[in-house]
Amino acid sequence: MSSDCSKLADCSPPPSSSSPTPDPAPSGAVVWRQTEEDSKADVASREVLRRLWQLYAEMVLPIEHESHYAHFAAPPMTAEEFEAKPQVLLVGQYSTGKTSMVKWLTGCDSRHFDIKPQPSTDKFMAVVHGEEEKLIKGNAAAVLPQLPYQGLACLGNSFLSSFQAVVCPAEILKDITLVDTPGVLSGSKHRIGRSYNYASVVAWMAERADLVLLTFDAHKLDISDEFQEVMEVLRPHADKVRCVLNKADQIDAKNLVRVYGALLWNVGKVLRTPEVARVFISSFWDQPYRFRDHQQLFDEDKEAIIQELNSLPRTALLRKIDSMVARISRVKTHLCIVSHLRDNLPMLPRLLPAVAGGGDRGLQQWACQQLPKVFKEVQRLHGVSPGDLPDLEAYRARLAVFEDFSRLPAWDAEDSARLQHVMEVDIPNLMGDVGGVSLVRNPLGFHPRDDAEERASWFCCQSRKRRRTEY
Ligand SMILES: Nc1nc2c(ncn2[C@@H]2O[C@H](COP(=O)(O)OP(=O)(O)OP(=O)(O)O)[C@@H](O)[C@H]2O)c(=O)[nH]1
Ligand SMILES: [Mg+2]
Repeated sequence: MSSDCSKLADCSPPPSSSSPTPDPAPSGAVVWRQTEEDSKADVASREVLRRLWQLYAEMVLPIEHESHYAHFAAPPMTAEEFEAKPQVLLVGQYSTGKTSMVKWLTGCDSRHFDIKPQPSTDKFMAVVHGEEEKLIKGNAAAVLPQLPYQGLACLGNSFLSSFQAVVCPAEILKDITLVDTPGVLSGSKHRIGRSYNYASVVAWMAERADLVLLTFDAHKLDISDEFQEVMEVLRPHADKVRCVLNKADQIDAKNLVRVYGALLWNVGKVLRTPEVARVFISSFWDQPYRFRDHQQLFDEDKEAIIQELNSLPRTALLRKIDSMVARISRVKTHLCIVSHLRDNLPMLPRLLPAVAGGGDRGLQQWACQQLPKVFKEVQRLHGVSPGDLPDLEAYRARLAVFEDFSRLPAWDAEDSARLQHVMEVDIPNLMGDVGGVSLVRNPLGFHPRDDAEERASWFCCQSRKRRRTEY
């Protein structure tokens, strides 16, 4: 695999023939490079990704279906989402320069990029690669098999009219997809006229993004309450959030230091991460700087952001493996909870008709009441740590509208063992191929994972035992 430096894109302008000493100011389009080693690594990564998808589809998805995981937690992953290019989501208040940044990164001067000093972008816009520039409207984009937006339908049909994909022939888009968003407005303007919940859409996008760029305007760093709300939904994804202090060339050095301090304080307060967020400071467009006191810093940060984007295709696979292990662990805990509920369903509501307080309504009430006790029991019986349990109130809210108690799975140790096996044996085996960690020099000899293949095939061959689902 190549070093970061070999793939580092050059964002300085090409030397002009008229001036022998090129201007170091970073004007001009970004140059995006893929080395041959990266292409070879891509092939290996795709094979690992294919095997990971197979594991999910064969071992995990049937258990998700049986345990109604989609109702309680998250819809199944789609193959398109799984193999999508890394996605970079740009979120920020209006006029902070999101669309200008997309234009700078792609080098495309598309008429669909609306850049104005007043609020301009009015749609969520995926900027994707294609030979010819064109616009694909939301409903069509959500059914295109080449794009990972099938799941957008769960946000409501009205949202799809506020979504579009812009196809551009930019080199960078061969490796990553950029998602531009409408700027966050302040006050009631933010909600009026929007037929969808802005924060939920950002949450959906952020969950699927590999990197979230939060843009700020150094020139007017007032963070509105509405933007704080949006930042709150990004808290679970804080590890992939980076801040962009844009238009930093518009203020002098003294004020820039103040603005930088205020930004760190505000972001730290909302995201509540122990680590200081990475802030890229510059003017992320192709124009020369106004104040040049910090020109070197600006140039370096423009280079650094491109370097970070450049590394995404290589690190995306490890991130996918990581989030897959986390998902399987959540599915396993969910399975423990629902099967514990199923095994302890009281007899009376099952026998009584709905009018007499029985049926699903009666069972819903019983399950909601019992939930704290069930969580404790699950910790005790299955060794689930408290931090791995889902949020009690959110889970209770889903139970209150669940109507399929008769079809919950009874406890089956084999299912649980199957999930554990995927996490402890199958995925580590895949990791061995792409983890990039050297072997121990003098291994101890026999390793418990040496018989992994044998056991994996045993698991694969086991026909899924049909569980009792009726009572
Ligand atoms: N100095 C400076 N100005 C910029 C930069 N990027 C954008 N601008 C200006 O800022 C204004 C807003 O830019 P946009 O790219 O439309 O900002 P946006 O965040 O996409 O705005 P909305 O779509 O309304 O949310 C325009 O007048 C741009 O010319 C930059 O890096 N430096
Ligand atoms: Mg815009």
